[in-house]
Amino acid sequence: MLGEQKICFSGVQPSGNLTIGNYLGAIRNFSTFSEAYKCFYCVVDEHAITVRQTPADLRRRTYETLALYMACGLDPEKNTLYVQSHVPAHAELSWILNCYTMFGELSRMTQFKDKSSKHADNVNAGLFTYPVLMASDILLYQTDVVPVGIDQKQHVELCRNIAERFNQVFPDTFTVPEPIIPQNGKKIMSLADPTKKMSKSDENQNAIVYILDDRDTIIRKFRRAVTDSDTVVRFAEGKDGINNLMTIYSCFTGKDMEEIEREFAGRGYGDFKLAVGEVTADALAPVQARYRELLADKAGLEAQMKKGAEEAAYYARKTLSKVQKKLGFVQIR
Ligand code: AQP
Repeated sequence: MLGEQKICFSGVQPSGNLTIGNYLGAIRNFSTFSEAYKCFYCVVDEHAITVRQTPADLRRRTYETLALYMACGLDPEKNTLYVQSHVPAHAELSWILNCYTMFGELSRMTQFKDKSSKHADNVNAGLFTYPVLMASDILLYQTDVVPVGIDQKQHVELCRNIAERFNQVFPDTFTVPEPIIPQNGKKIMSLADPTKKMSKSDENQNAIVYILDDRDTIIRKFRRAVTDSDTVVRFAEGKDGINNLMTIYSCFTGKDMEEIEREFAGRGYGDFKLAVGEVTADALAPVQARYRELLADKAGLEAQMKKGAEEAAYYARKTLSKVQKKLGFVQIR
């Protein structure tokens, strides 16, 4: 809470081209909070360097992610849109909270286990302490709600534990946030291996549908999606591939699973996959068109980054000063 107003915070890493998983699990839902909450949406570039990035790609994707936020309906007049590295308080609070986070807690994070096995040659300390930086992102704004996909739930729970621990020693410092996870689309799975989450850093291009893929590519990727040897479009245990496609279809059409089963009764997987591709391409077309306009105006994006960073820094500094004072750090003006 900031005064009387409830706060919403979330972020996306510019660590690759954004997928329909990022869209359905997170970004698409962001604008639904804009009326009732004061919203901070951050491009979390500092998180992205926990795995190696090519500098030119990281820079380009930072602009692209900001443009996508706006193309997905986030009005910069109603939301604070900014880049994490432009607000130094994130990294400063992160150091402090590192001292209030236990080694054992961080060792239990499943994303750390997954990413450290995927990047065995670069298990750096940042990868390990990533959830502490995420907790700082959230707690700096006295956040009430954090809209995320289910893969980030464990990190938000750790953030709650850190906030509660700190508040026990220094009462009333942080608001303890709640994760908000969408009913539908909380975990979109890979099209190549539907037992695995769709991730923007997956090397298999057929596993991922990007928000910016063109219509033909989207349809081709869905046609190739791994399913099963059955032929009936039905949501059931053991049908991970079809369940995933039904979830995507449901997210884009608003139809529930029974309606989808009825719609495709007596029709094969081929028809269904084509329909999933078409509704996805139709839904993404206006986002892509708006994105292209926004990205063409680099100066406009930079002005937005500056404005967003100033707004965010104002609130972030307030919390950081409060924390520093409580800890006993000497304040000079
Ligand atoms: N497959 C998914 N289904 C639903 N939600 C998802 N999210 C990510 N993948 C899916 C949600 O998107 C938001 C931004 O994610 P992130 O960029 O912070 O990092 P991530 O969760 O690690 O996403 P990726 O795509 O898997 O990135 P890489 O490959 O770089 O690690 C979050 O709210 C996340 O839950």
